[in-house]
Amino acid sequence: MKFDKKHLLLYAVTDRSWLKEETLFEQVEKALKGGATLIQLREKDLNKESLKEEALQLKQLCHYYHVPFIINDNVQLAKEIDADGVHIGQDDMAFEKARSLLGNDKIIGVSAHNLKEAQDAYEKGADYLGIGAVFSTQTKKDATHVSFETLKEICQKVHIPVVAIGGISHDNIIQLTGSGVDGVAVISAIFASENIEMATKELKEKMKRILQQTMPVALTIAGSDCSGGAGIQADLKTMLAHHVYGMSAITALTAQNTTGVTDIMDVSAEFLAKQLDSIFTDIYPHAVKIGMVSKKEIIIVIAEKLKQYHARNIVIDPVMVATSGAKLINDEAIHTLKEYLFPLATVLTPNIFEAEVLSGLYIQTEEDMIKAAQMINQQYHCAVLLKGGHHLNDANDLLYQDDHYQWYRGKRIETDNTHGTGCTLSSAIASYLAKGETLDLAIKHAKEYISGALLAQLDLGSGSGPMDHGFGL
Ligand code: 3NM
Repeated sequence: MKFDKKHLLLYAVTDRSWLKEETLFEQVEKALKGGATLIQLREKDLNKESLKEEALQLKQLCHYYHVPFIINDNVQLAKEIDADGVHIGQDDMAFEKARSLLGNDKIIGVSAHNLKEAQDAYEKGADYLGIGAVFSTQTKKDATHVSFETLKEICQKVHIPVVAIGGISHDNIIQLTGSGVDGVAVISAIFASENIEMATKELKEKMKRILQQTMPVALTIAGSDCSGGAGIQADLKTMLAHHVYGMSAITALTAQNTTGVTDIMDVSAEFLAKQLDSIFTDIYPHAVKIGMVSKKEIIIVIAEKLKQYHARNIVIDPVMVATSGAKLINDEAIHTLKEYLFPLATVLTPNIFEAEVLSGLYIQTEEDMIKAAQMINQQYHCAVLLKGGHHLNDANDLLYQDDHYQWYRGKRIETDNTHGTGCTLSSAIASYLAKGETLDLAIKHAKEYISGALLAQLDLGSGSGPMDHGFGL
């Protein structure tokens, strides 16, 4: 059977330990009826004769459904029963030997756990890669964890199809969005199910949807600014301007306009949790921006949910004071931010005032900015973009990352209408990260966007007015 990457979409691996009244044959037939696109026979303890008989029966069954049938580890058995191929691990038979035994027409898949193993398998002529374990799994006790970043890098750099394996379930499969995999290989998500056919069908549908999602998606977790210049409203406009699909979880409602904030009404932590569950279980964001979070319970819920759903590309704007001068966070919440949320950040984007609060330093010079950014970086182990302002380096921002710093110089634009610049910059960075840009380019492009939005000289309201988020549309 000619191999195609579509065969990896829902790759079912057998496991005798889930058998109850049924036979393995019956279980596999249900998976095939549910739409499994490949069956791998993974047997650990069966004697040689029974194994061969079982393999022959399953091969026939799979071919009836036009699905490839491959054998795990046992190249000899694959040869004997003329299976469609074999899957080998790093400690199994050497690839070259397996290829010479089976010939070029058979499928040979290889397990890899890092880029080097993956490239090596590709160079030797593997047909596909099995990368795992992408989540923690009870099924294979000695499985090594492979991070999302490694999985994504392998998919980008190694030009053969990739199937992810290990601990993949109906609940977490969505977290593979944006990884670049061609499919998922599962055992328990199918064979431990009460209804194997339905479980297979649902998982396949979910995987199809993940492959279809090509639009970059970003989420903002922040407060609403009813006047539309900052907060959630600025974030969503910024995302739209970047052709990124924007979603929002609202932490608080504010009554404000260009002249100031008159009231704040926090949402409950329980309600925020429900918003985040709704988002992360249905449309998985490629990047998350976090803005105003003013209450301890809210911050803790955000941290829990970001961890639960393995959120990526997290941009945190540690909003403490509005452009108008209004204080937006209390001291207890600042402490909780530092303890729970900052360690999860990909990048923090404090302004000078916020950096002073976070570092405890008084910032008056460029050197002070470097020192403060370094301190914050070392404390929370995330990149820090310290924004100039207060007439110190007004348009020049400093990135501190991996023991290095870099300036991003911009042109100062004469305008009083700067309401929402912080929100807009951080959501522009999140938008570029959602599109797959590096942090460096995300910052450069985000700064260009802010300059354009300020230069458009929109002049609304009697105070510090908003920018024109749609200047380029
Ligand atoms: N190989 P489940 S993880 C067979 O990491 C296997 O290479 C893995 O079972 C690897 O879907 C794994 O029940 C177990 O987690 C997959």
